[in-house]
Amino acid sequence: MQAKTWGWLGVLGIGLLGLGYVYGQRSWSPMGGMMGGRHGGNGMMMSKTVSDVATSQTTTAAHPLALPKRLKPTQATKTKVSYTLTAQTSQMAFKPGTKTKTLGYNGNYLGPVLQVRRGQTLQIKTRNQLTRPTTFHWHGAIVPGKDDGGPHQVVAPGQSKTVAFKIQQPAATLWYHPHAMGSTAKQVYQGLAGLIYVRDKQSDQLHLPDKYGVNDFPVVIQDRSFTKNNQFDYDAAYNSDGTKGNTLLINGTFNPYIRVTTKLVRLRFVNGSNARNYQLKLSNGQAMQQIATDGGLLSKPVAVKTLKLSPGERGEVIIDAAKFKAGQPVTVKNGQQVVLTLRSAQKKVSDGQLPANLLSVPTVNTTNAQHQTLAFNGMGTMVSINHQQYSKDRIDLTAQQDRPQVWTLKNTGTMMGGMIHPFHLHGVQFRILSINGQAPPANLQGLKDTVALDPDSTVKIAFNFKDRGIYMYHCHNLEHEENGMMGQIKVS
Ligand SMILES: [Cu+2]
Repeated sequence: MQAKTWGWLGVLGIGLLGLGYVYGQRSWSPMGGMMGGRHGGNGMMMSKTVSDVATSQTTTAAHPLALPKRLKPTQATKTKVSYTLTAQTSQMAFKPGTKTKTLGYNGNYLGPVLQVRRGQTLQIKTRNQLTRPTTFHWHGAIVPGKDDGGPHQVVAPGQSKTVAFKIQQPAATLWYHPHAMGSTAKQVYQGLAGLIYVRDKQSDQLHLPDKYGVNDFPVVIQDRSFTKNNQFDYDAAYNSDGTKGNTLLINGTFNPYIRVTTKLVRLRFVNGSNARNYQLKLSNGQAMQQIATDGGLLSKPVAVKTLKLSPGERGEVIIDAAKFKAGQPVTVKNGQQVVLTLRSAQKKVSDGQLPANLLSVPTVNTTNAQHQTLAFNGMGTMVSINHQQYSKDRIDLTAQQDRPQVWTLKNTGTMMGGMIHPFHLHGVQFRILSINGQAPPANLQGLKDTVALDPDSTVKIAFNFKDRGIYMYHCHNLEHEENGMMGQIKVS
């Protein structure tokens, strides 16, 4: 393990070692260390911390950013769009040399973009061509519990299942990934994740940059470790407090760049990592204009110098590239790591606009709300919610459809300091009412389905269940989820 780690880190890694060790997991440090876990204990702490320091990709970006295919519907009408999505085993050449064994949807790594308009029924035939059970979870979709793709909706190897639900939510960047108990983390790590673009008339009228791969780019950020033989070895990389890797893959591309040919560029960031938290900045110090959160557009663009994304969260930004110069690339960085290089063309065209106001964000009337308090506690295999670990046979909470919900989420920390727990609730989009008693920052005042709970913090959220069924809520640190930091609510 030491040899592998040092090989990847190279000389720079030695310089970063101190940082990685000093910063704890309490912080949002891009190089945040990890303690405990399967490899925990003082004897191993240094080596685990070293391997957690992501490789600093300072070399010139070598590869054009891969763009997931936009999946061709098997059928499309004004009211319904149908797709077939196949989870399969494959392989992919991420690096020179041996190909990496991967999982993908309809391809070799990640999956295609499913496009749907608000008001349409989204029908998806899901097929499992893996050797193990999987599920197809629509993260961020407002969907009946039976179609949500949680742990109860397993598709066995060789089997298929068709789900259909009407899209009744605003334009947003949603995503899909497996959610089978015991294999979510490993299957995501090996490549199973894809995007859903929801569009609607209101957002179309804003004329935001929306030309796919021209001025509108998906940016799925994942960290992975490769073995000497270029393989993902999930079991070797495993950490019970979150499996992290020392190499970034963006849409499955190592060290990617995009060509900037327009004055405004829209980036749809998705934290598709198992456990790593990101703090994204532009290398030239310029602010990004955040226009959307997990569930759709903000009421107006919010200038952010740093965009924080915990696992599962999305953030869409518009970057003003008018002043970018050819030959002087600007990078999106996470600490010292380069996430994406923006290479400017000589001439950039005006295409798309950044309106002063976007759309009004749906509010939740909390009169007569049902209140719940959830305490997130522990680390490693000892994680729990309200001192219980997930049981598939136990319903933890109940709620009524359409009755407002106000949930108080407490990250109670630990003697060791605790960790960020990205809280995710299925089947809804919520609003954040407060963080530690204060109004949330402007860029967290949109629709959310995932929110980072910092150690010793309290976050209040409000929402309605618009559908019925059984829904999961859990920590989106996928190893915590697998270790039981998950519960289920029955909505009737
Ligand atoms: Cu957690």
